[in-house]
Order: sequence, then structure tokens, then C-alpha cells
Amino acid sequence: MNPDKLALPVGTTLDRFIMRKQEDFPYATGELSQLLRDIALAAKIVNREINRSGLIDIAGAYGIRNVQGEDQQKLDVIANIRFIRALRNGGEVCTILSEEDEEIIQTGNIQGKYIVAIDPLDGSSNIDVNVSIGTIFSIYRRVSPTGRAGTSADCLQPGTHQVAAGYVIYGTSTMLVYTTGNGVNGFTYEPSLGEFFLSHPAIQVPASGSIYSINEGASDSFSAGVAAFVKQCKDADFSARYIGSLVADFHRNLLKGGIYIYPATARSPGGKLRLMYECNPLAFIVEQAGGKSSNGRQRTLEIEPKTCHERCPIFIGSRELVAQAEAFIAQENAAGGAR
Ligand code: P6P
Repeated sequence: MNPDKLALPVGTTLDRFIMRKQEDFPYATGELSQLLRDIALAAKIVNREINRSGLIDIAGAYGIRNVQGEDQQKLDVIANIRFIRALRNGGEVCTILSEEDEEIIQTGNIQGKYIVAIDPLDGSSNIDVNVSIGTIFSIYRRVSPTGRAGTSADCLQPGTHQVAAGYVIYGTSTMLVYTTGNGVNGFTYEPSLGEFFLSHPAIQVPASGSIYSINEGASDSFSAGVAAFVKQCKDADFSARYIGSLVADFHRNLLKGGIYIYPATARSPGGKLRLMYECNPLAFIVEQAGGKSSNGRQRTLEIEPKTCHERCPIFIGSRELVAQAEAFIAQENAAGGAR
């Protein structure tokens, strides 16, 4: 494929970008393109709800807890409804795995070829204090035959099987960043036009960096390997940047270089972040941008999922920093301190 054909100018609309990328793949049937458009539509609607949440009564807690045992924020619920509705109406997705629902969701599109795993609104506890939050999504082809509802086997595929992954960051500006396995591109939303425009073509994460993101409030329960890596960062005068919103921390490190770590801790012995709709999509993106993601020992994308909402530790960002953290963990294991 002629690489020049792939290079589209900054300012290209998302719709045109998707269409051109589809043209570059003669066998593409347009279903994945439509699915990406459906996600972008829901993102525009959620963006509008978030931007006015301070003005109408949709901020704050919804009064029930989700499958994760976390207080559902009203915007969590609204975002979940909006993405499920857009995917159901779009017709390309047969089944959805959402952070907000214990059971997988059947859309009724039994001919749909795709599965979406989604965290509709990550970091939502930050909504009331105006900190950037995000949507994270993964797209897989179904493995069960069409003509019937999707199955949990469709949802429990390793991250290497993703056909696309992305996130929306609702921040000082709203951006959609995604990959279909041919690089990572970022689109900035212009609300007055209702369009996403290509603003960050061919994103590459710096091979190293001087930012580390980890909740040091849990440092008493860090493993020796994690503690040793964090000490190395401090000794090297790294900047600590952790705002408690995964998409915001990840996005900054993707552009500037750095590492985000959510390790096993006393409160989250298996890590806090969910494999299927937080770790895998961001791992696909970071690898496509030249970075690295693991659970400290194993490549995130190769973890074989056992349950839909399972959690895993994550070390993700600049490949040299992730490799250094893994080396400290390997040393700890060699010394018999495995955790
Ligand atoms: P802690 C938000 O709940 C989240 O899932 C991520 O967005 C964020 O990075 C992390 O959890 C914060 O968790 O335990 O440091 O408050």
C-alpha cells in the first residue's frame, strides 16, 4: 500500500478519514466504518451531556452501585444508555460488554458481526470537580455464527484479536483517538460544527519519558519491584502526574512520554483496572503508537480472559519505561519475592 495514500491532512473530518481508510482496504465492506461512526455519534451526545452537567441535575451520584461495586454517577448511566442505543441502532454490533452492566447486553442485531467492550465513562467520580474523563472501547469480530445472539465466548477474546480500539477524552477539548491496527490517529471535536477533525495524525509515543503516573497513596502495599521502579523515577527527577482519571493520564503520557501504573495493591490485589474495556483497548493503542503494555510480566494483549469484568495490573506507556519496570519485577521474582 502506498504510504502517501494513507497520509491525510490535518483538518480532515473523521467521516472522510474513515471513508478513505476503507477505500484503502478493497475487501472492507463498510460495516466497521459504520460502527466507528456510531461510536463517534454517541461521543458527541455524551460530550453535550457532560458539558451541561453543571447546569442541569445530571451530575452527582445516581444512587445505585454498578457491577464493580462503585457508586454509579448519573452521567455514567446516561453515557451507558447513549452508547448502547447508538450501537443497537447502528446495527453492526450483536453484543456489548459494558462496565456498567453485570451481564452482556444483546442488541438484537443477530446478523451483527461485531462485539464492543466499553467503559462508557471512566473516571466519572471526577465529574463533579471538572476533571477530564473518558470513554474507552474495544471492537472484536464475533466468533459465534451470525443469526443468533452473541455469547460470552465472543466477549472473552484476548486483546490480540481486537479489530479496533479507541478512547474519547472529554477534557479542555474533546478528542477521539483510535486505531484499526494501522497506526493511531487523534480527532478533535468542534462543537459549533458538530464534527471531529483530524488533529493528531500518526501518533507515536516517545520511547522514553520523565513522567510517572501511579497512586502513591498505596505505596505501602507496592511490591518490591514496583517500589524499586518508583524510587528510580524519583532519583531521576521524574515528574509525578496522577489525576485519578485513566484516560487523561494515559493521553498525556501517550503524547509526552511516560508510564501509567496500576499495580496489585492491598485494596486491589489483582489490580483495579478491567482487562476487557480498559487495559486491552489502551494496550492496542499504545502498541500501535510504538509503546508497550503489560501486567508486569505478560503482554496485556496476550492475557487470556477468564471472566468479562476481570481486572489486571497494568504498566503502560513508553516502551523503555515499561521495560525498566518489568526488569525490576523480574529481579524481585528472581529474588523470590513474587507477587
Ligand atoms: P485510585 C477511575 O475510577 C479509575 O478507574 C481510573 O480512571 C483511575 O486511573 C483509577 O481508577 C484511580 O484509582 O485507586 O487511584 O483512586
